Amino acid sequence: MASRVKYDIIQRWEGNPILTIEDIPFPCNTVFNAACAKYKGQYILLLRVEDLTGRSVFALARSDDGYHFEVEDEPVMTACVEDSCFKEYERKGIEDPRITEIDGVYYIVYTAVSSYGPLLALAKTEDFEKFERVALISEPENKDGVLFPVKINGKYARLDRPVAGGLANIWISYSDDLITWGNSRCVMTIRDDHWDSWRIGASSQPIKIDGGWIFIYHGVKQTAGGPIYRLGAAVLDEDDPSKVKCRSAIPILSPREYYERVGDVNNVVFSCGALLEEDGKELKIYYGASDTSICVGTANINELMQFCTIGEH
Ligand code: BMA
Repeated sequence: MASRVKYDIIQRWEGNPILTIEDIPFPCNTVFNAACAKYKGQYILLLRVEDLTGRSVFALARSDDGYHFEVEDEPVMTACVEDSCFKEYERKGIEDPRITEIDGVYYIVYTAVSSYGPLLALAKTEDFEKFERVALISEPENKDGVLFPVKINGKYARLDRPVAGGLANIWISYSDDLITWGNSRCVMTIRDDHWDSWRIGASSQPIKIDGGWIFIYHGVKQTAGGPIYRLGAAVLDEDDPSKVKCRSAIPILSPREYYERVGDVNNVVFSCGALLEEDGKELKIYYGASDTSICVGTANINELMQFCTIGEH
């Protein structure tokens, strides 16, 4: 049954979850947190799949309708074993990809999990068949990196989530070549009196709307029973996206259904991407549930924007 809870502005698809390990053709522990893109009229998911050793790899799924996906037989990216700079820094696997299309190239920012902590890495593909690593693009600890789809004031831009002094906030950085990043600014901080009081991180690619950029983010609250991961949304200024115009005071999606409550990690909804449909209204949000399955929900982009302006921020 789809949830009818009043305050989840994201409507869950009644067929959730859309992918579980039953759908993965190779042996694995779990599937969750997929990046998404549209390519030649098809919906593409780049799935985070945890293999039997406990390290994550990426597998590819395709769909004609955005709800029913076929998963390819083998992973398309696994932790680098070749003698390159990536090998040392992907020793513990690759996680949480996020795809942004820039001028026909699909860039994938993902978490490389190293013995020194998690950091950001960049790969790219033009056809979802050949994947090429580009560079390691941060120091640890950093996660939840995602590129803007266009240059801003002549520079590539990205959101990310460095952890510094125990603080896990969302930052923005700029680059001329997608490899060297700087001019970093803090964009959005945790709110100690809200549902996002412990950690926040960008979830979806920033999506262009009138006068700004909307993006989905995840917020975490620590409780006596462990962390609860929820989703929110925020709007950033068009020309200076380090400025937050508005931000949802309450979550847009909280773990409520059984598959969001119970799994490898309980009480988690965690997204790595959303797609705005061609009507410019419906946003499909793909999200991992309890680190155990992949789900989809929809929201009207205008309602989402309005929702961000309600209440205190
Ligand atoms: C975060 C990331 C996500 C995961 C979430 C909940 O730190 O590792 O991949 O879904 O924790 O376990």
